[in-house]
Amino acid sequence: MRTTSEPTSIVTLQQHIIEQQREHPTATGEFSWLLSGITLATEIIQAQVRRAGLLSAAVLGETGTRNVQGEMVQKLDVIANKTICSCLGYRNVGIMVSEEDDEPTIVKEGTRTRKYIVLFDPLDGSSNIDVNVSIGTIFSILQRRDDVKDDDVMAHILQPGCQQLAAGYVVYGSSTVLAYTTGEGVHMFTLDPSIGAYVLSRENVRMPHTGKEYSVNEAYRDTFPDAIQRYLQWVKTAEAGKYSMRYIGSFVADFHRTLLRGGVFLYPPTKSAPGGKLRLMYEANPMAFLAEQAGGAATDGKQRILDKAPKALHERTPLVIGSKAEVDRVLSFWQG
Ligand code: AHM
Ligand code: MG
Repeated sequence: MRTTSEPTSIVTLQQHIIEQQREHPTATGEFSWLLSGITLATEIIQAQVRRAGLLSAAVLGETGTRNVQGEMVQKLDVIANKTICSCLGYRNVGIMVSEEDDEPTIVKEGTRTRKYIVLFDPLDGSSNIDVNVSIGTIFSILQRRDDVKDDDVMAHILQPGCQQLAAGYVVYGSSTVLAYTTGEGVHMFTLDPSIGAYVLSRENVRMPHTGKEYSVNEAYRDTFPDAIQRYLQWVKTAEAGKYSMRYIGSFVADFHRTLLRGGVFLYPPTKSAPGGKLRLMYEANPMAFLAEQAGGAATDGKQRILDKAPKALHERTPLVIGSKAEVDRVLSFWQG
């Protein structure tokens, strides 16, 4: 017979956020309201992603236009972008910045009542949509600065990642999983489709200190910096032990695996993308915040990702992220 001292409890994301806010007596509830807007948007997006195969003409494929990054825009990218904007527009968000849009969206200019800034990649890995591979949404939350004028929008947005109030992602995989941090650990929730709510599945996630999986697009190896090429030779040696290579090509999914199992993800500079491919503000910063909160690390090879001062909205960065010891190992080649 199984005995238990406590009843097994089900904790929803809403409850979890409210509990966390209770520990901050000055909290007004505004932040919880904002986070619930993001989770609502991801529930709507996941429903569209799940129906993609059924509604293929409406939601699958390319729109025929290119985004600010020059990439083909997928129909689901547009749907996801609009969904997040409409869910946040009703909340207390002042500025929305999407990887898909050239310019930020100012919800209500010149007011400090809408103090939050939300940056997001609405559908990361979208080139994988048509082949049923996991994709995801990434978000980062900042607050307007007190020390700059209301209308100096770029100064409010271009803050280093260490200023993030919260960050998270949702992976639309074999199940829909949301991970978030507000600087007090990383917490993970799984969407229960039968009740339509995110339910706590892992609290205070810790990334293993080491991990024998490296994740990189090795097809570009000859165009990586020499040091990274040497690291990629080293991982295959007897001295390194038995490493495996895992690369989905969907950053959210590759990061999710690295967070849970340990290892390292790399997107170094390449010949065609000398500044790296991934976006600092929509991809690297939020994942770096999560990685550090889980005990991992993130660097661009020269400095900590979270210390980088962004100069442009759609700035790209090289990225090495994952288990602390594995990131340090890459750096020992890169900086050594
Ligand atoms: P996206 O935001 O346009 O989908 O592009 C980012 C994606 C990441 O999800 C993934 O890590 C990377 O591009 C894969 O790039 P590559 O195909 O060069 O390996
Ligand atoms: Mg992306």
